[in-house]
Amino acid sequence: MNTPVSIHPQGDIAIVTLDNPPVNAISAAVRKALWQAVEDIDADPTLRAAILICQGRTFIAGADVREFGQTPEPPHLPDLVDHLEAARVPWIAAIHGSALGGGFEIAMGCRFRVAVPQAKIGLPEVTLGIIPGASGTVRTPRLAGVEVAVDLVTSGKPMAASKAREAGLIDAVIEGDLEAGAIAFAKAALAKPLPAPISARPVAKMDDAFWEAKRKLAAKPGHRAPLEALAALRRATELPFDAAMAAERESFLALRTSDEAAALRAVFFAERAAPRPDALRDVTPRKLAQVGVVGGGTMGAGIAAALRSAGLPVVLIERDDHALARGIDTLAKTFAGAIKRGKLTEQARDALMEGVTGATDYAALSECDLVIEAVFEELSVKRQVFENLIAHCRRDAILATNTSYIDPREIFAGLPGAERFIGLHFFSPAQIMKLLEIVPLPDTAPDVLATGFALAKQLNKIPVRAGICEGFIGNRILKRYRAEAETLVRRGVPIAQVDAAMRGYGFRMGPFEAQDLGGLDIAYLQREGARAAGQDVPETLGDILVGAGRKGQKTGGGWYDYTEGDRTPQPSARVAELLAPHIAKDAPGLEDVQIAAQLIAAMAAEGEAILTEGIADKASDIDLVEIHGYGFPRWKGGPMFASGKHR
Ligand code: 3H9
Repeated sequence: MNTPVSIHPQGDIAIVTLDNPPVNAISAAVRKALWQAVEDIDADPTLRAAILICQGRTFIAGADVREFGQTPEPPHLPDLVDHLEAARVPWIAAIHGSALGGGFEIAMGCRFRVAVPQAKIGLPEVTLGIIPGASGTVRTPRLAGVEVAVDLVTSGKPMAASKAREAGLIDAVIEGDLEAGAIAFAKAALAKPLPAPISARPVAKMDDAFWEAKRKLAAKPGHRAPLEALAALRRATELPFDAAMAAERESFLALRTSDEAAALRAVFFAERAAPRPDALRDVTPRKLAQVGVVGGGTMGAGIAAALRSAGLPVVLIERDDHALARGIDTLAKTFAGAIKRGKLTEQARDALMEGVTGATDYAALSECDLVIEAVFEELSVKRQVFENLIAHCRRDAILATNTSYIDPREIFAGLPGAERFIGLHFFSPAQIMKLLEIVPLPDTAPDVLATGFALAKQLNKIPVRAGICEGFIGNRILKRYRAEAETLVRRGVPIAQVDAAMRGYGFRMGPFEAQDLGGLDIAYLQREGARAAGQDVPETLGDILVGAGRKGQKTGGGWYDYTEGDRTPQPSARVAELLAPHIAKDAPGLEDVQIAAQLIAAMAAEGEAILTEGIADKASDIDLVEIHGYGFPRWKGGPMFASGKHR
């Protein structure tokens, strides 16, 4: 029978190899096999230690998320971790890739943990709407202290091996061959008295102020898991080990079947499915050795920064020396921001900047495999850019527009080489935002489309195919969302209540606050453009505000008033006066949850239309667009999931 676990003695040390592709997740079969391995090794008196090492790309990535919908089968993971810890011989976890969730809990059942320098350690359960369920909240504070445990568990973020070593989560970083290094470590460890198992170690008790401060940091509206994790950690410092374990398990099992966990699991799998659309399964993307960007504004510089950070040499084109100098400066500022956040060293920044060639002559693009246009959102300006590109780029270079609203068919109309045209819609700031809408034109070649998806992967972005319509997927839903928010205001719901309701739902900002930040004039100009083109676009409340000079924070007021240097929105008497004729009097009030439900339903209704028209391939793609491009709370799963329209 095939077993995922094999044992090979090396003298008195057993090498236990786990092989459960793709990521060595702990399925029921793995739990059974590891349980048996502990028994077999304990029964062999010639063995004095065991090293747990994994095949493939990673150590154990965690419990098998696909089994979360089913009744858990014994042996349960917490029992397995205890079993490892109680074994006659000490176990050593030898970690490469990632030891995450249940994977790190297994490692904590081992007496020692060693890892290669590239390895990562983490307890990402809260990102799946659950808490660690196999002693993560109980053993981690005993291993590395309460502060480290709180950060690891409530953030869900993985930690690099060197930091994990400093924090006491692992015992050694192994340069060179992991198995050989782990054997050497085991021999040295056996020559000394063994440390106490983690469950027997003491844990510090923290005061109320500590927990209150951490609660404030962890709290997110509507997101239960981080606070439940914090509560479990607190219990771990106040209750005996066994009682804390029982409480952790109870909380884990309750959360596992929560709506939040179902939503986050759906997002987890949707994100992994997005880069590989079925239609492109057998299509090989083209190689990209050098990429051009036309336009050095915020968007163009952001795209250039993203490309450089992914290792691609970039040629940045601007129309004159002055604009080019400004573009290069914007790019440098982008990297400076990353340095400030501790994400980049100055040395790395210099190397990134060296890979950028600035030019005002399109001839500099002659060797580029892909050129992305990110200039002013006006058809004639964009068409001029592409005429220049056709004249100067290689015949096989892919030409992409970053337009957010203009029909790409109009941008490329009549230009030669239709198979190489595509829309690549980045979101600002492009070096940070994860979403990339990929918009094929009717004649785009499959390998050009596949190159768009491959580029997204290289840039660490989430790609979603979007068909051609006004606003593609994201901005089309945004328009509907904003229109519905205005409908509520017309029915007498206070502007501030709409925003508060959406914050309460989990958005960082409500629809009106967000418009004030971004500026009301962009959407206004679009509506004006449509009206000028003869379309019947009814007057919006936003039009009335822009007509009165209220374009948002940049003009000192939009939907709200702002005082100089303060971004806090203040309800505005002037807005009340301007909008009064359009607002129903004596309408019945609405609860915040009703407001949120109505706005989410409007987004989902637009999403359904988008699916019916073939603008998106699947409901989960629409959810990814909203989560990664528009701040939809991840733990709600996106508007389609939240409305039960997820297929
Ligand atoms: C947990 O452990 C709870 C415990 O505390 C308590 C239990 C009692 N299960 O990401 P990739 C699949 S909760 C099942 O593209 P990479 C994934 O769907 C768990 N499947 O690879 C994909 O499948 P496919 C806590 C999983 O190299 C394939 O593996 N752990 C799991 O870019 C490759 O995935 C986590 O949250 C899983 N746990 O990155 C870790 N993980 O090819 C989640 C992955 O069919 N995983 N798959 O589409 C990761 O973060 C990344 O997969 C990892 C590798 C960094 C490990």
